[in-house]
Order: sequence, then C-alpha cells, then structure tokens
Amino acid sequence: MKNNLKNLATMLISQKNLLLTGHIDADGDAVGSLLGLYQAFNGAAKGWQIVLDAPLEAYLRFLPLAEIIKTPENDLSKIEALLLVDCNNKQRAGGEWLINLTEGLPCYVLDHHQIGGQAEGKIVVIEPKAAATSELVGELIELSGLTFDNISASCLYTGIAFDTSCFRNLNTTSQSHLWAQKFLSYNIDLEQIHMNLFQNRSLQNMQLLAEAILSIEQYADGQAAVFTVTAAIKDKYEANHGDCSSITTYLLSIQNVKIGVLFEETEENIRVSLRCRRGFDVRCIAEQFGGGGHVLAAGCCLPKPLQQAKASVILAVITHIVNINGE
Ligand SMILES: [Mn+2]
Repeated sequence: MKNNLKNLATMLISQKNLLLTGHIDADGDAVGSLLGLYQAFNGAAKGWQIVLDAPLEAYLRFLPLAEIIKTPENDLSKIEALLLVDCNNKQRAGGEWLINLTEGLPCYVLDHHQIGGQAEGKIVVIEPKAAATSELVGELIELSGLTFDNISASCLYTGIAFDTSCFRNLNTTSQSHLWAQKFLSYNIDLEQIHMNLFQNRSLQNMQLLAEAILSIEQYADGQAAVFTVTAAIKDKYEANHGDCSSITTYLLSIQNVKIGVLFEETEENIRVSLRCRRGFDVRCIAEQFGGGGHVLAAGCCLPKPLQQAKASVILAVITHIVNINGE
C-alpha cells in the first residue's frame, strides 16, 4: 500500500487539470477528503476541479472551500486525468456522465471500501483498515512532504469524525485518534464541525425518526430490527435520502440488536441501508443484492414493490444471523 501511496503522491504533485470526484450521495468523508486534498496539493493553481454527481448536501456546506465543488453541468472539457476518492469505480461515482467524460484518461483510486475484485486504475490505493479515506489523504499529504493548515485539517478531521460517528463506530482505531490529535493542533473549530455533522437535525427530520421508530419490526429473536420509511412518510416530512439513511444506526441502540435495516421507498426503487455490530457482515448481505459498502455499514437498491424487497432482504438478514450464531 505504501508504495502505491508514494506513486499517487508523485502523480498528484505534478498532475494538472485533474478531475476529483467521490461516490454518489457524497458524505462527510468523501467531501472532507476531496477538499483536504485540493487544499494541501494546491489544486487551485493546477486547474483541478472537484465535481460531484449532485449538489453538496446542506450539512456539509459549512466546510471551507465547499463553494468550489461543481456538478457535471459545468464545462469540464480541460480534464486530463481522474482521481476517484472514497470510491473505487466510475459507476459508484455517478455513472454515465463520468464514464463518457473520462473515457481514455488515466484513472487513479484512493479509497477504503473493500472490493471483491481488482479496481480499475493506473494507481489504486484501497486500505479497508483505514476508518476514513481522510486518514489516507493525511498520509498522502505527509508522504508528499506537504503540510496541513487550518483548512485541510478542518476538512480531514470532518472526514474522520463523520465516518467514525465521532470516534464511536467500531471502525475507529488508535490511528484515527492520532490523526484527530494532529488536526486539532491546527486550531480547527470543533464545535462548528460537530454541530454541523451530529446536531443538525431539522424538526421534520426528528419527526421522521419518530415515525420510523413506531414502524420498527424485529426478527431473529430481536437480533434484527427494521425501519420502514414509505414514500408517503417521506412526503409528509419532506425527507430526502440523507434524512433516511442517517437514522439507520439508531436501530443498534436497541438491546440485543445485531443488524439494523432501513427500507426507504423512493420514486424509482427501494433503497436499503444496513448497519451491524462486530462479528456480523452487512456488506456480504448488500452484495447479494448488487450493493456494497463496509462490513459494518452497507447499502443496496432493490426493485419495487416495498413488501417484496423487504421480504427478500429480511430473509437474507435472518439467514446471516443464523449462520453467524451457529459458527
Ligand atoms: Mn469513507
């Protein structure tokens, strides 16, 4: 991994007109990593552009440099290379527009999501042990002999705090805390970051959570718990996808629950987000339905109708629990 990271650092120092992008529904880690890289490597002077599939979600707009992030409608004709960040394939980063735009251009990958096969890219760095891609960006910056400042430190701290749910998730390591220690020395505004990431629910979002709590179903002797958010409930509270997926983790606050599942009915399909405790593996459940993610947090999409999608996924969840318990 170290060698590839060094090669990536060498590339980033000289590469002009780089397109940087992250996965769809870009989260605190994807965006923090992108902006931290851009700042530390002086992307502005090199014609780098950060482009996301959709406009930045409101809770991340406090980040320094957030205003430079573009959407695919912008003129991107000058692009010479692509770096996928917190993501390891073009499909996951938005699909068609990116595939068309970067056809034939060198592609680089910096990510911490485990993948089954080999990622496509000229230089691929995938380190699933890293709690956040922002940790890898920190390493990349240090390997390049570059320094942090208040802006890059704020962005990268945000990435780690987001992906570890403020150093509480089981993916958190001593390394995560060491990075936090380092970034804190750049006088970052912890209150602002934590407030935006974790204490930023609208009243409607809280009410959505209340409805979801009333919908909870339990399976496998209470080891699986399920939230269901129908299209009607989403409309009622004007909830978006972020509002929904962010509540899944509450299911793990219930005694004895090992796997939490949220079903969200959208116009096109049923989006499923899964969370679990150590010892279980929701990524392998998500993969059965064409999705992916991390061992402890994953997601997938199924075709409608809702009841059918629920039945399939719940069966897979129960089977997984039975298998793990039987081991
Ligand atoms: Mn991440």
